[in-house]
Amino acid sequence: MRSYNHIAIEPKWQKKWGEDRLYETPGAVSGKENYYLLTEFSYPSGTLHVGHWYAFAVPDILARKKRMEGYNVLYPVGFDALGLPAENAAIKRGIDPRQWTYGNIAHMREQLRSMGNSFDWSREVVTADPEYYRWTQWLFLKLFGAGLAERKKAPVNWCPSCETGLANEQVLKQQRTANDGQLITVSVCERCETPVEQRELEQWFLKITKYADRLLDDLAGLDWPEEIKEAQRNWIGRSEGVVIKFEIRSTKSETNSKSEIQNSKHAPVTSYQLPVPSVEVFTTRPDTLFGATYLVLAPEHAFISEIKDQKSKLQFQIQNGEEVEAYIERARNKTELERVVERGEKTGVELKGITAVNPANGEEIPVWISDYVLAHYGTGAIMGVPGHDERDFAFARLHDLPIKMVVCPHYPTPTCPVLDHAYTGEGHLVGSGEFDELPSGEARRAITKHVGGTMTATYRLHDWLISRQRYWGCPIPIVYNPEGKAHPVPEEHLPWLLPDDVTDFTPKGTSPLGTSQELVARTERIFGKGWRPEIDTLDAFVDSSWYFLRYLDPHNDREFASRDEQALWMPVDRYSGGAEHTTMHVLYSRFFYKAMHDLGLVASREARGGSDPPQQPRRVRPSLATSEPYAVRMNRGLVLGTDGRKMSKRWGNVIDPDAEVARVGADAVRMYLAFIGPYNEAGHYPWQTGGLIGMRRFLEKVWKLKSKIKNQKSKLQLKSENVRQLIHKTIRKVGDDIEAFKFNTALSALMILVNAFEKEEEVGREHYETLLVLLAPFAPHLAEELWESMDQRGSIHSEPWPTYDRQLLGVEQRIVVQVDGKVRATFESVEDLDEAAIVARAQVLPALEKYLAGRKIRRTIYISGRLLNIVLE
Ligand code: ANZ
Repeated sequence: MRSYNHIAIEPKWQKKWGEDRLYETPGAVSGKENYYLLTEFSYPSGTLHVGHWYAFAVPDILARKKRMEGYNVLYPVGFDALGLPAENAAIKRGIDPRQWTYGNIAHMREQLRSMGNSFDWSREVVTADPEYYRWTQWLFLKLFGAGLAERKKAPVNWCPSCETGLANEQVLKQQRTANDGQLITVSVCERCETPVEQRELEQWFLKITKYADRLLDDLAGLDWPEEIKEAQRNWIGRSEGVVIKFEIRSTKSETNSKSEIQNSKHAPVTSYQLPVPSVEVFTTRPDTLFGATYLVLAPEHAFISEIKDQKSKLQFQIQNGEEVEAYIERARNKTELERVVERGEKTGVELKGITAVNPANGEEIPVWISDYVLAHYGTGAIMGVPGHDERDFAFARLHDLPIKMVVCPHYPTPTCPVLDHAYTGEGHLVGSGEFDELPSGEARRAITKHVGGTMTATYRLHDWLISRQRYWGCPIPIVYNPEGKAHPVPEEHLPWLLPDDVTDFTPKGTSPLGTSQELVARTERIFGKGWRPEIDTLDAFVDSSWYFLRYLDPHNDREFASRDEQALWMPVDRYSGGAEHTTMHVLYSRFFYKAMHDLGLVASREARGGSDPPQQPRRVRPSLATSEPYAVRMNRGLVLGTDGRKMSKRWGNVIDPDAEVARVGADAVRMYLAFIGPYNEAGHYPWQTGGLIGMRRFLEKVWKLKSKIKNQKSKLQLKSENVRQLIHKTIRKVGDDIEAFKFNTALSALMILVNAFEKEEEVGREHYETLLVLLAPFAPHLAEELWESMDQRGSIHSEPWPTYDRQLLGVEQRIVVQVDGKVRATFESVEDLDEAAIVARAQVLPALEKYLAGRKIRRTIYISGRLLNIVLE
């Protein structure tokens, strides 16, 4: 028999599958349930790396198995082709980003094909194609029409190197060593790691915060891995609290507002018409209000600029104005490095000349400014409660401010001890007047009511900044009339094309689109003289917020996707992607989908109602099936270099998948990556060349096994009944494990089966065929070749997935093991063991080691097939 030669086999089958259009997926096939497997599409960054293989070739195993199970499987492919990475690379090489991007796509298509994936290439989507971005623009305008897109002046994260605004999500925290040797945390640009600055700019935002509650609450109805949901919850960061007003007074005089002074001079106005100057704080602990010993404003707080404003009605004399100015200046002018310093030390300056009145007890407390209070969280001001908040405690200690305990951990509370740190827990109130002795939970409500506080929620999530001052993006379809008012570009002018007369793409702080004469001429021609185009482009995350819908109807030139096609496929059954997209892309696209749902633009399978219940429950609560895009989201792990570090040119540890494919074949590379660890956990797996060779050997073994086939069609009686049982167990295990994305253990089961076959003198043809069918999703080329060589007609990939016979699996028992009556472990036993054997098995369970070590067993109680209780001396 010929030996296994992947070089001949793999291209041969890739070509044949393409010619046979084996993986083109119709919208519906009678008698088949649809299954939508989605993987995050790739940036056309140049060449494929191992990460791409891991992202696409491994989930292909599930796609193939589902197809064999009789599902009509959609496994699409596309390119997230606009955006910074492509543009930066294009600038570096001095070529047009368009040319660079499409060149890469052509190359990457070929590389992707070498994986032997079952992608439906007829549905390929490229976000840089005008046919695609026309619909991105159309959707943007829908959001604009619904008041969900707005242009406003706002401080934005500015990357001085990329010369563009960044969404909060595109800013990373990094540890760096400052000039003075201290370790500090710095906010840096996700792309180029340059520290970011803050700038006030007119920018476009999508109002994702309007959806914050739904994005948060609906997570509960999704059967996603808990860590992904938790990451989203933290990102949204809803915090329930209370806004409390503190009156501000001048320390010196009773008349403290300019209006009062002016009014008394000019017109007799009664004092109740005067606005009482005040500052609002946001707190999650109104029960600690009596313990507030000072107030802190963020240096950027509007109250401060109002005091300074000559025209303002407020007129307070800040006695240390210069010191305050200097502090604010320092906060503003700190180098990018220092600006985001998070040292233990909490600097600040008192605003001398004013005080705040604690609304609970009328006490006057000092007002400070400090950059430990964030301008854009809550109200940008806090009440300092050093007795019960760690940050406040540190601040109070440093600046010698009084520390008051008002919540006591113990009850009754004769005297409450002064601690050397803040007590942040619950307890009973002291020093809080009429509220003394109330439990803190109750006191929160009572005190809020007493001072007229407003219950509110504040979020970490901000509106999504979507305008970029860069060329290679989807043009924002907005034009401005001569008065500067924004108008949507009417639908008939979409796609609103990215001009191609721009020659200088280097970022200069304003979009290169501003240099396009064609764009201005086009705008004036259509809208009139003096009209100007928007020159910013959309963040690429907008492009990717809806691509999974375009796959459903990619050639539709009347709609972004027809409702009928959407109703066949949505929500996505399983979405696999990188952990780095848990909070940005996945949250953005959930928001997009919800907004589209509210605009009546989407349709889903579940909403069809009535007939044919899905064979397999889709794991999304029915009420959410129409407003959540992904039934299941899973994150994959990371493949590292052989040295355990991230693969990077810098470390010289990059594995070139093309070279490995040439050496051992795509099937071995696929199998190796499937075997490297559980796919659905955010693990880190170093590349081991030995493991790859091991996979290749395994495939050779399968190849050679063919010579052991007893070539008769009749059922062969295996010498060992155990092997027959093993086949059925393997069918079950491989099926279950693929479903759970545990490809590694599925492969182990196949290896055990192959080893068992090797020990037999002969292998029944039928059993060998079962092995090939089980192996086909993992090693699609080799399985197809062997299948053909066995004179089979048709593709192995169209074979039905084998079923197993429960009867043959043997007796199965799940034994619960208790130690002294407490459940400590469980294990499975396929055989019907007697008590002694069960005890022997239990004694070696790792989970029991710590309970049994050095102890003597007094007796055991065994309830057959169910429970073992070990009673110790
Ligand atoms: C008084 C207090 C007493 C607080 C106490 C906590 C404990 P989360 O849960 O993260 O929302 N805070 C409010 N706005 C802030 C801002 N702009 N910058 C920095 N800190 C701010 O935290 C809410 C708490 O963080 C608020 O409740 C406030 O401190 C602080 F025993 O108010 B607290």
